[in-house]
Amino acid sequence: MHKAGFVNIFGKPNAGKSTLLNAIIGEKLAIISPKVQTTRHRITGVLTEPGYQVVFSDTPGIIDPKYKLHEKMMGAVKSALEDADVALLILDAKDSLEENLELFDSLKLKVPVILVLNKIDKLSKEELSALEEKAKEWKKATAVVPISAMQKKGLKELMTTIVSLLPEANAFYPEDTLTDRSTRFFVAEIIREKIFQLFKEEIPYHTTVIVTQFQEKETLTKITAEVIVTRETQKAIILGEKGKSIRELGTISRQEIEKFIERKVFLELFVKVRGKWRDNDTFLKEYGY
Ligand code: GDP
Ligand code: K
Ligand code: MG
Repeated sequence: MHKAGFVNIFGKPNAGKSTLLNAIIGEKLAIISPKVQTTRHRITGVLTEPGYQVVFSDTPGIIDPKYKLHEKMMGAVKSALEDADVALLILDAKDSLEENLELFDSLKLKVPVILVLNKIDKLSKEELSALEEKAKEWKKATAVVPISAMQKKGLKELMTTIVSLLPEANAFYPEDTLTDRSTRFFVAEIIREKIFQLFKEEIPYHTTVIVTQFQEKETLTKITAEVIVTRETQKAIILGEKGKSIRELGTISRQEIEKFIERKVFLELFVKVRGKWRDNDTFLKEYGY
């Protein structure tokens, strides 16, 4: 008997959704950062094992729509709610259980739910058993599974639980598929992750990245990308004194992209100012939101 299905990962920002997806798929699919709202798109990761295939979706955290960008992000959350076979509701074990359960209740899910207690590496044994006991009182979950996505603990138990809830079906994707996203997309995401690492406060939230050129040459891959910001002052910060910051961004991004595509890369970065890109539908479409 072969099982296959769609599993969506929900949770508050920073619960560890992207870390979990990466731990399960074993590739750096979703960018991870300690800042909230790093994940702007739905990212699919496909796990194929003998006997089953699971298509996971990481979603942006559940947030209030403040900008048009946020509305699109919530749209991604809603569409994910409607097409899953199983929902993983994940929370930070150090965060308030009550608050998270209240949020999960408000989703009104009709699919089987697995409540995932993440970051158990931050709890003592006593704290963990107290939390598990309380979590099991919530009647909406078919199962409660404690894990540490970061330390890859509890993932086997989680997979067994997921597979037990999947319908009988043939695989949806060829067995070597890891994701439905393009390499260009991941290249842009890697650069975005590095912007989160290098620049403080609001800069990363006002920034998006588009790959304008992706050319496989004989000995290397030539990539051109635009870093889009909303103001001249932000452009100046990203460039840095005499271009120092953009060079650093280019270097660390290139190194990571080379690891990801396993080829030498020539990376060229340009910074462009496009006022209010976050509130402009045309821009959002152009940038793939
Ligand atoms: P998301 O917003 O839900 O996608 O959360 P991320 O996957 O981006 O993770 C947010 C932060 O939590 C990052 O700094 C992760 O390294 C951290 N994190 C994720 N999983 C764990 C875990 O199991 N244990 C600990 N201690 N930290 C974790
Ligand atoms: K995050
Ligand atoms: Mg994320």
